[in-house]
Amino acid sequence: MRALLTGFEPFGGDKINPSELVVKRISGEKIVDISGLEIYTAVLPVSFRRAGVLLKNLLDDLRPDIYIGLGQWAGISYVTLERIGVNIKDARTPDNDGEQPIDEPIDPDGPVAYFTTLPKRAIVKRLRETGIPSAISNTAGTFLCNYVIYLSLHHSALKGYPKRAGFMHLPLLPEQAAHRRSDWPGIAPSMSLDTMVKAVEIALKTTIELFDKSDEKTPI
Ligand code: PCA
Repeated sequence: MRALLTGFEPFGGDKINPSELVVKRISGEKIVDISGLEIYTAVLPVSFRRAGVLLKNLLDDLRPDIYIGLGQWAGISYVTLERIGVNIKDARTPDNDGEQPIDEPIDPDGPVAYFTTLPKRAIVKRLRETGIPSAISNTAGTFLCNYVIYLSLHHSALKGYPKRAGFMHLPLLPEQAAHRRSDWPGIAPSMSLDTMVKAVEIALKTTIELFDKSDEKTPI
């Protein structure tokens, strides 16, 4: 089985992006070793113009069974499993190329939205059992993270792969949060890189285990 993991480069004034460091750690140190799984990684630009082309090419070249996108969401205190990708680009701030689409469809001919196809509920449950805070999220926003969710699921719908695709938003790293104030309790929440890498490993293992099964309908 083959998996593609993508992170994003830094954006919006940050010098690092946890998702970039997570994929680099996984590809460089080979610390996620799951038998029978080939893992490919890439770091996507925070650019509507460039990220989509790159992701489509990667999906066509690799034809992965599993796609997990990763991105930063400053302000959350847990790892999310995103439920949905919506057919909209609506940027509150410009991307790294200075582009700022407002109310534009990603694909004018595509459906309004797609549900992600990772076993989200089972993954959240296992993350929590391992001591990693996690929850299903019902919106990934309307910026680059939502964009790659929608594109990967549109690709699945049109071409049949990746068979399981989804997205995890990650909190800030402690070294980012140390410099960022929040309304309350004063400093933005954060999570260590080791914990985030572990969370991705658990998500991959759970996805492989439940690859041909439907998600557990247990409350979490
Ligand atoms: N987070 C942004 C885009 C890149 C990233 O890491 C988002 O949530 O859309």
